[in-house]
Amino acid sequence: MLISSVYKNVRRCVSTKAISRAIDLSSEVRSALEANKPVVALESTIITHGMPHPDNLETALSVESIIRDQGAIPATIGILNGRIKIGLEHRELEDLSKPTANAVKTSRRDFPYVLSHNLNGGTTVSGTLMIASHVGIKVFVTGGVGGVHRQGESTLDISADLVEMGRQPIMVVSSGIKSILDIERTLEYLETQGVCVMSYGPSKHFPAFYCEKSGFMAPYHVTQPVEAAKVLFQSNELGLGSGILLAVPIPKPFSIDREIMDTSINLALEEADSKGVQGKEITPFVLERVGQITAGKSLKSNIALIKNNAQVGGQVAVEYQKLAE
Ligand code: PSU
Ligand code: MN
Repeated sequence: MLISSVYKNVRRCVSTKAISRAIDLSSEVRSALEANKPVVALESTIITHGMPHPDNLETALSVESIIRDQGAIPATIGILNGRIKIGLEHRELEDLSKPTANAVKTSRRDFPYVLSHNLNGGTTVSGTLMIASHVGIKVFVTGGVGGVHRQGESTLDISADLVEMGRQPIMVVSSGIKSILDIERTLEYLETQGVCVMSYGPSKHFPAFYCEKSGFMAPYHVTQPVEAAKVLFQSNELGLGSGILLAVPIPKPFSIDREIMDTSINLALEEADSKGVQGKEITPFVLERVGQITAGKSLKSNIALIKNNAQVGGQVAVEYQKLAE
């Protein structure tokens, strides 16, 4: 039998019956997966740690509805009382979005503790990819991914997101990483992990989250959802097992000047350092402080870029499903 036909079978037969006992799949997402409809996974750290309440809930709900508008089914992934939820219901999203949820920022390494202690958790890019892959979801949308921090070569602060993108055969649609991270080393590290990186749209520039351009070029470039979907399809045909990063620049009207942004982020980082903020707390701290320093401008940009990514991701998922049939 040809290898490609073996993978075709694997692709079609992701069994929702054989999923882990730690996971609850919403009935909508279950039916969509069983009927081979396009499904888009969404993370929840952006809700629990990435934005203030109630903007976090409003954004999460509008991102879901944008994905529906493209003809795909959204599956927001998170943890409630130690249960992993794929396809959080409206009420569950409300609960998780409140500060009183006390959610733990959950990447791969945090799952055993969070689940065994019946805690709530916002799943990061890495945590969400791991769970999405378990049920065969092929497209994931977020705002920004983690990266290699500056001085990462000595601190070893390299986001688990990068390793997980190398492990899961999923297309990650995001606006790249913040320019305060070491973009050059992040791109190198993604290459080491076998992640195919492509910019999306008219420009070959790798975007830097709040800024349209990072000053670095993406190795590849696609201009249409169907073109992106074909790359994902080929990756699966080959059974590569590693992911693809589709880097979508922030819409122009919301792009913030890189120097202005870097000044704000640097200020936030200096504060983090003097307050002793470390490890997984750094990203949420910086996002919150930058929001205050820019008087809300960064939050507006963050919301605009994730909505745009949801549109692109929804379209890619729809195109991919046509190819996979
Ligand atoms: N970057 C953002 N907003 C976010 C995150 C990253 O602009 O909300 C979140 C994502 O959930 C990502 C995580 O997976 O932070 C990365 O955390 P760390 O840098 O600690 O690996
Ligand atoms: Mn880190």
